[in-house]
Amino acid sequence: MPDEPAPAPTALPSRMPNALSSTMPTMADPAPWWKTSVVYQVYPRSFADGDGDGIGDLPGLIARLDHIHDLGADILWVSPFYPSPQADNGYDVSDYQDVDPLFGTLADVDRLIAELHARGMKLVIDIVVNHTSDAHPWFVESRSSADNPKRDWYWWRPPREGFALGDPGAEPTEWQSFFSGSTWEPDAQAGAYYLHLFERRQPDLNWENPQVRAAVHDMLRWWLDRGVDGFRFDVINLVSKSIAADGSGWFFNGPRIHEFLHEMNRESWAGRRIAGGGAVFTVGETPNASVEDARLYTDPTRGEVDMVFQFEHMGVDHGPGGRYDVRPVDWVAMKEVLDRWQRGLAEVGWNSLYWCNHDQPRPVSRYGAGDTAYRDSSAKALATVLHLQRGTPFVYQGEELGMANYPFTSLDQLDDVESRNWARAALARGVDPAQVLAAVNVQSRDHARTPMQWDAGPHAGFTTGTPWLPVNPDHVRVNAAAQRADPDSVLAHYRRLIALRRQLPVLVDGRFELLLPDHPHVVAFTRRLGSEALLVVANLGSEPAQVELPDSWADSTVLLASGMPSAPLPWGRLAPWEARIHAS
Ligand code: TEU
Repeated sequence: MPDEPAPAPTALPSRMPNALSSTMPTMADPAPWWKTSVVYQVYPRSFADGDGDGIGDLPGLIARLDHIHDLGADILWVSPFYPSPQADNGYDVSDYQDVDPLFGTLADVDRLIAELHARGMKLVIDIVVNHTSDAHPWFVESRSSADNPKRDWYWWRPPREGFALGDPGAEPTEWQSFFSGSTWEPDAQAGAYYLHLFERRQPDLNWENPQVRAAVHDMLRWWLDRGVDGFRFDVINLVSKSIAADGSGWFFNGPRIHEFLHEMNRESWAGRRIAGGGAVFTVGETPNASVEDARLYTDPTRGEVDMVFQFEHMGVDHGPGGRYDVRPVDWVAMKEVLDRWQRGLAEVGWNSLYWCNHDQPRPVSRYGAGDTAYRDSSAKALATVLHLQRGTPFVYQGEELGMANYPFTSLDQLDDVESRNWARAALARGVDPAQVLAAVNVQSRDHARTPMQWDAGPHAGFTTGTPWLPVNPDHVRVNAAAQRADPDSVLAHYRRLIALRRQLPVLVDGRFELLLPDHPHVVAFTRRLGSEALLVVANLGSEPAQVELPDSWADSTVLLASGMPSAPLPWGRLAPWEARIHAS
């Protein structure tokens, strides 16, 4: 256990490999390399524009890799860059084995892989195989006629008995799409409905058909041959569906889901070695997965995926009406969820840790102090709470700067298909437009998608053209260039947290124990491994707090602190948004 504060962020030489080679496993190594990793997610549209068309791209990303490397992250996850009509910004794929000209070329992907590997980093690509775009040649064929060999690659169903195509109530089930409205689209050309759990231009693939699964496996092997190191699987627990003739059925964690995941693992990456010798890294996005489901998905002996993105903690500020039915964050409820996942995956499986991604609002606005004097302290406190849990942390672009939600003043400024569809449906139901705008201003996915704030210059240094989504006006204060020069910045805090993970085995493997479960805004927990122990305590509120903490920690070393007042407070007293990591 080091008894000195973590080194200042400048201690990382810019070309030092981020993953130490000693952490690379051999075939027999029981500790997978990614347990000490930190993942950085890039949404390529919004990260860096290399050609001035206002849309981020792969050359822009490659030119900014040192930002991610200097942060200390060692895995890069890139959201989809494949050819796509962009109905859902690339999560509607029309060719799994190419790059959309908006984002670059396959040669750019090769260069990205080479540049990452030269830095000791890995590339994880986003695999969207619950659905394709309706422009994918598979769907074009499937739709063309009832006897086309690809007809059964999608979910085609006749109207309910006694109904004609398009009649109200004729849909094969009553399922509601994630993006509003029925999940069934009447298709005049096919004379039948097709299933789309998301937008109507995102038809669901039929994984019951073994040819579909084999095509997915082939595609995954093709990317591994090209040199990618792992996969993030979009909504992977939706691929097994149960649809009964009477309109009942379900699509979360469906009847054949474990079989499909195990088969995909076996056929696509089991036993393969990536550059550096480790195993392929996999994370599945799994809305509505319980701890029990996640234990099955991530138990290494079952050969499915390494970790999943669970959604329970994302639901703490959602009311019964879903994400736009906004409620204040209840930290007691949040702690209960986090603690249950920490304990549930302690012996079997592994947690992913995230506060945000390209689908979620910005944490500093959602859970933090917003744009107040405590903004940066709150970003640091939230980061400390996340990164000190057991699991693999994910940092979403701009989170490391404490980027905030965009102040939308009109629904016309929205781009995201989910927000737009929801707003349209809410207005049609008669909801007051001011209330619709207010909900969007808390929850829209667009908050995550405004351009990355590189500097205080025009368009925050994101593009020389006109950005596809407006840049947050706060970029003049909140940007990477300013924070790089400031040892007290949010960015510096993230670098210290990531450096600590590399130094302290207790942070990676230590047992998690929640303290103060009933305190309304203080999060406190310990981590223990052998004789090593850490105490994490954070006041996630803009009021000071007084808490009972074990006295044995009173004189312990403080490894990292943020939000501290200049004069230290007595033991148990916390300043607003103060966070500390103690080592015994
Ligand atoms: O998201 C799936 C998902 O369940 C949600 O996070 C979704 O974004 C919705 O907003 C919940 O309210 C994945 C991708 O991350 C997302 O960007 C895609 O739009 C979606 O799948 C479809 O591919």
